[in-house]
Parts: sequence; structure tokens; C-alpha cells
Amino acid sequence: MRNLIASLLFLLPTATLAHEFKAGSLLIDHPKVIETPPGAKVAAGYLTVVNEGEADDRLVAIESTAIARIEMHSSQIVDGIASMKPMENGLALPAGKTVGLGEDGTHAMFMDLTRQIKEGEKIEAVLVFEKAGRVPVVFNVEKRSAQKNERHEHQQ
Ligand SMILES: [Cu+2]
Repeated sequence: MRNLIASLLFLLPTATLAHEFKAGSLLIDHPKVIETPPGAKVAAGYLTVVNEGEADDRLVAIESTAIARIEMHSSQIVDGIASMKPMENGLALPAGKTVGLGEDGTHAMFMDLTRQIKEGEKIEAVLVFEKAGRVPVVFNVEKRSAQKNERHEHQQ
């Protein structure tokens, strides 16, 4: 019982941090970046997009004036070795579906960092969609949690 209460208390701050953005029939849920250790050059970001419309769309780029470069990566493990590569065609958003950067080894890679990114910071960025256009969002910087979609060990 004590464990249950402890885990409920642990979950509360996460709930209050939830945030979302709307753009036409797209709902962008909780963009976040995982805080970095000192000296790290990259950080992993995640978000979920719900396409409530009847037409497919596509997330083609993520831009931020605060970050030198943001790429969308897919990663895979082959013979025990993790590798990742840019998602050449961006993230497909089929009509009526929910898709996340964070599923199947995908993530947003915040690159060439010039300073440590710390929990509690907010990073303004623009999501560029094929049809919905440019949508301003805010990535919350959070500590790494135990969720499986955050288990991203970077090689660089
Ligand atoms: Cu990556």
C-alpha cells in the first residue's frame, strides 16, 4: 500500500506538466526533451500527434532558434549494436491515427548543444507539417523517466 501511494505521488507532477497544442485537425500532445548531463552534445525529444482529420499529413521538420539543429531519428538494434539514422521522409501522420516520436525507436534529436539543458526549462520550437504548416510549440525539459519510449542511449 505504501508503495502504491508513493507511486501515485510520483505520478502527480507528470500530470500537471501535460500540455498540448492544436493545429487544424492535429493535436500535438506533450512535446518534451530529456535533460542532459553536463557536456552532452545531444538531447532526445518526444511528442505525440493525434490526426483527428480525414487527410494524411506529415511532420517534415522541427526547428528552434534556441537549438543549432533538430533532426528526427529512427534507431534500431542490429546484432546488439544500436544505430540511428535521420528519418528521410519525416514522420507520417495517417488520418485518424495517433503517432508518436518515441515509438519504435524514433525520437527528435536536439543536436550540437552548446550548454546543458535542465529540467524545468521550456524550449520554443516550430513543428513543420506538410499540410498544417508551421505550428509553434514548447518542449518541456524533463528528467528521464522509466517509460520505455525514453530509453534512448545515444552513441555520440
Ligand atoms: Cu538520435
